[in-house]
Amino acid sequence: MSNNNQYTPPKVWEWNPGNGGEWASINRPTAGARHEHKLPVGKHPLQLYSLATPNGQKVTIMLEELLASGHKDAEYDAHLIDISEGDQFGSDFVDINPNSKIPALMDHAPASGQSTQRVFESGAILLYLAEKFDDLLPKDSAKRTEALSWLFWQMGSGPYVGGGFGHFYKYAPEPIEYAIDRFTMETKRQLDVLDKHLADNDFMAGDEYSIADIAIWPWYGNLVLGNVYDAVEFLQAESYKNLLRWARQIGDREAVKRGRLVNRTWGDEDEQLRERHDSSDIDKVIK
Ligand SMILES: N[C@@H](CCC(=O)N[C@@H](CS)C(=O)NCC(=O)O)C(=O)O
Repeated sequence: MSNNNQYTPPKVWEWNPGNGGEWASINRPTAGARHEHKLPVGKHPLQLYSLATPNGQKVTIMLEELLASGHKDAEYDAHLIDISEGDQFGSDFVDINPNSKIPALMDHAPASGQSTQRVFESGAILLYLAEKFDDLLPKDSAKRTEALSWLFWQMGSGPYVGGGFGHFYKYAPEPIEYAIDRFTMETKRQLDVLDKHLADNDFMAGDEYSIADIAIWPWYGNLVLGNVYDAVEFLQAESYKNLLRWARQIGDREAVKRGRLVNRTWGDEDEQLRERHDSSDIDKVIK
């Protein structure tokens, strides 16, 4: 293994704002709001503050699935939070998510009777919406438990792909063999976990499409379809045949095609939609 690294950790770590890397300018070792900022509130009860990264796509796909199933109250406004500009550190956003990460949801008509309910963490948002609309989470206790196991699997495993593999393969200022090896190994292991499971199951929780699929597709479906990190060849994605079958099947769903565009500000022009305030906003892009 090549090792040109001269770095010796000091006794006490100190923040060096200029440590390079694509996200260096927004990273700091402290939490909390960095500036006052009032967030807009649209006309629908559900107000989403997000960006079309895989974690953001989970929620917009879920909302589009709910709308496609006829839940009219799932109409939503999706406001853009540009994390490269530090929008996640504005005061109103931090009030919704003290962890300063998208996606963050504010429900202005919660079942609790409170005037508003904040929800942060994409997995918690999926579960909140599944319970609110009584949909996309199996009723059968065994299947529900299976769906929740895979939902939480995604929440725990995804950061090795995003913060680990994706970061060191795509964003780090220089390639570090140890880091790329470590996270590629773990990412391929996870792809194999999914591939083996999907050999015997149509969907993550068995025969029912659920929030487990909606959580997993934006990371692992997008990865093997080549929509993130440009790593199909590197990871030999075509070898995960069952995973690819599932990824294509989910990717072909109308709600998935719609949801993945919302709050997307990069890529082809006809795949971008900064904000969504009405279903016609997506119709105009998707045609
Ligand atoms: N566990 C969180 C992770 C959310 C997350 O990592 N969001 C990223 C974008 S994908 C973000 O907002 N990053 C901004 C930052 O780290 O400052 C969730 O699933 O909601």
